[in-house]
Amino acid sequence: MTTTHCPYCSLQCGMVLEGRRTLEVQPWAEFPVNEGALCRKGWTATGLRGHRERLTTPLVRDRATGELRAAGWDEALDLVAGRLRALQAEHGKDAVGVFGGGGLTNEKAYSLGKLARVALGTSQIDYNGRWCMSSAASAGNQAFGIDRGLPFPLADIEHTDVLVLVGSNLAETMPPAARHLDRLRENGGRVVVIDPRRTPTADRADVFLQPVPGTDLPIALGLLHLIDAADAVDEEYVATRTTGWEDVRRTAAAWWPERVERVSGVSAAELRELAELVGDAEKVMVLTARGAEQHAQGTDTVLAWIAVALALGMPGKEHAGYGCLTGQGNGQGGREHGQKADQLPGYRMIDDPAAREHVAGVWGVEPSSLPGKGRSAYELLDALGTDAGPKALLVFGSNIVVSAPNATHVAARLASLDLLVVADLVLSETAALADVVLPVTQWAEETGTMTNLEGRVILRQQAAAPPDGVRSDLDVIAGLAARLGHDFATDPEEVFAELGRASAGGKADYSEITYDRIRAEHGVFWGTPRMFADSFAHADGRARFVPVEHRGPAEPVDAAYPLHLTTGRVLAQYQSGAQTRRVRELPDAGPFVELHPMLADRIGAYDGRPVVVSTRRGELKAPARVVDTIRPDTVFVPFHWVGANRLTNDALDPSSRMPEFKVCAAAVTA
Ligand SMILES: Nc1nc2c(c(=O)[nH]1)N[C@H]1C(S)=C(S)[C@@H](COP(=O)(O)OP(=O)(O)OC[C@H]3O[C@@H](n4cnc5c(=O)[nH]c(N)nc54)[C@H](O)[C@@H]3O)O[C@H]1N2
Ligand SMILES: Nc1nc2c(c(=O)[nH]1)N[C@H]1C(S)=C(S)[C@@H](COP(=O)(O)OP(=O)(O)OC[C@H]3O[C@@H](n4cnc5c(=O)[nH]c(N)nc54)[C@H](O)[C@@H]3O)O[C@H]1N2
Ligand code: SF4
Ligand SMILES: [Mo]
Repeated sequence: MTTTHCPYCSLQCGMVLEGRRTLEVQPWAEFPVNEGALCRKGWTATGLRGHRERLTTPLVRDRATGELRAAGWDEALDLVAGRLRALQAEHGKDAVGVFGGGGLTNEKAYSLGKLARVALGTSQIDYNGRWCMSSAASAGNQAFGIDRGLPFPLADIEHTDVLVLVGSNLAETMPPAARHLDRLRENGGRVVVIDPRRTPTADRADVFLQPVPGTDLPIALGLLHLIDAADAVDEEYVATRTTGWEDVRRTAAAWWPERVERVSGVSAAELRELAELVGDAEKVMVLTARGAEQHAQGTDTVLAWIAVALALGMPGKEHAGYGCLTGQGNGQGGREHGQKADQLPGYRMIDDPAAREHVAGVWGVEPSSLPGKGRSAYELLDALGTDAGPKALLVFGSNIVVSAPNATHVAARLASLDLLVVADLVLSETAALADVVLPVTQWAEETGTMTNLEGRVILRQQAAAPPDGVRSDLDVIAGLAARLGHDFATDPEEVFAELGRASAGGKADYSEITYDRIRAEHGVFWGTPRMFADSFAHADGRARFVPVEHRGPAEPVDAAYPLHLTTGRVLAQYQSGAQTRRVRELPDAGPFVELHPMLADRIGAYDGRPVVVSTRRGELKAPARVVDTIRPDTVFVPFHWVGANRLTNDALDPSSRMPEFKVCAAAVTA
């Protein structure tokens, strides 16, 4: 019997694995975050163990036939290291790019960053967290001086008065967390959901607003307008704990409710009702997720919602404030230990001389040998194979061709590389394009830490032996490093201790956390569980109001593409689907197009029959799902299957570099 955590989302639900050969998932009732509950994906998580599609040998593309063939580990790693060295000799260090993932353990993310900065000397590393919570991170840094998804434990939800969920469908994306909404309502609290679709989460709401995609920012400005007009601003808090309110107040003054209604489709009456609800409440908690954040103006949108929370005097108050519901298993830790283009371990910035000196000291290299800032995820992919861009890419923990925006373009960039190397458990759509595929262990077969959405560092413990022929990412990274002349640790606990030293004194300081403490305490928070009670992380201790204006989606609708396309998730599938589409017990019906009966009528579409969604970038033919829960001017496609991202727009947020996954202009025909 081994206690561990689910391989998927940021809730990192605790579970018990029983057995040695075949593993059975059992509840771990004592683990506080999920109290024994799991969603369907968690209960079936062992479905990939022993799966016939599990990779168990390295694969190398045969030059003569163009096919992937089995190879030995030494052959594969020698080949990769040799080609990387040759490409760097010819084109310089930045000829090699590295792409990581927010599903990797802290130890792996740390080693991958070190591989890039020390063994390869390249600045070109980034990861799929840019697709995920980077806009909230960027807003959190600006407003609070620190980026921690939730600055309070998730269960605090139950004790607030009004919970505002902006673009979160947590009943489907973190099902065990939905019990907090139920308990909040039992306690007399209210739940507000803002989503263009009436989701299972909205079904649990007392107030549901159904805006046009991409208009959460004007809704926030409209609320600020009304809160100010009603004298509901916490003047004392604003005066003593924040700066910048007057500028935001001036912007909000121009967003009277009728103007918000024209832009967002949310009626002035609904907005007034919501302003009154939050204005009168003692404790208000605002949580954003991908619906509000995955926009070319995602950072500004989060800043506007943070401004609402600040104007009401909430951040730092018990059971109130602002938080972002991070998504991936290690969405929080994955961004703290150095796989982001501008960061070193401990959430240190790579262009800060003191940070470089500290981390170089731990790594035993000269600070001047560390590269500078690299390209962000999409910019990195967009540059692949170009004159100035990387000629080789190493991918650990992301299925890029399914999950990146404007995927046809991204696939072409990957095809233009001299060398694509993918480490994965299965032959994902991206691995299938690689020159070298390296088979790795999966969660139940290895040990490592993850940092959940609350900043709680938890321990996944090995429950079973990996299949023969498979190596852990830490082994693979160390194997490459060794061939490039560097000695990296492979024991997870040893890597964690090194990560602790590298992060010591940084914003996310893990130096006091040990595996033993995590085991004894059901996870250990870095920093404190509840932040901002006395001060914010800026030098003056104050939070910032940052003035923002509404620009609207990068690609507005027009006569040729009159509908808003938005994308997202369904309960039973995870991300690019590389793992969950292979789990037999999970339904895998393929992509579908959700549309309203009025729209279906107009174009002659029928439930279950194919429709074609087209955008300026591509087309997708898939069955229609006719539902009255979506806005009539909006269509929704889940991205767990190939296709959705051939449609999406690669417009980026200027500050976070997050792509606009959540809205573009589309046409639909039957
Ligand atoms: N089942 C399942 N659970 C998951 C995942 C998964 O793949 N499958 N992935 C995990 C990860 S990495 C993440 S990031 C999280 C994501 O968790 P969520 O953010 O909850 O998931 P999404 O479905 O991407 O988006 C949430 C909602 O945003 C709405 N939306 C779309 N456009 C807009 C808009 O402009 N404004 C507003 N207000 N809402 C909008 C969508 O209709 C959708 O219901 O889920 C995690 N959990
Ligand atoms: N249209 C649209 N696109 C989106 C989104 C959206 O809402 N709409 N959401 C975006 C978001 S929030 C996210 S987080 C991304 C996620 O999209 P991806 O980055 O593609 O995430 P996954 O599908 O989790 O990919 C992980 C891959 O790594 C493998 N893997 C799992 N564990 C390990 C490991 O420990 N080591 C290694 N080496 N490999 C491993 C899996 O088998 C899988 O192939 O998608 C983004 N794309
Ligand atoms: S909610 Fe997330 S962590 Fe929990 S069982 Fe489901 S996928 Fe796993
Ligand atoms: Mo995500």
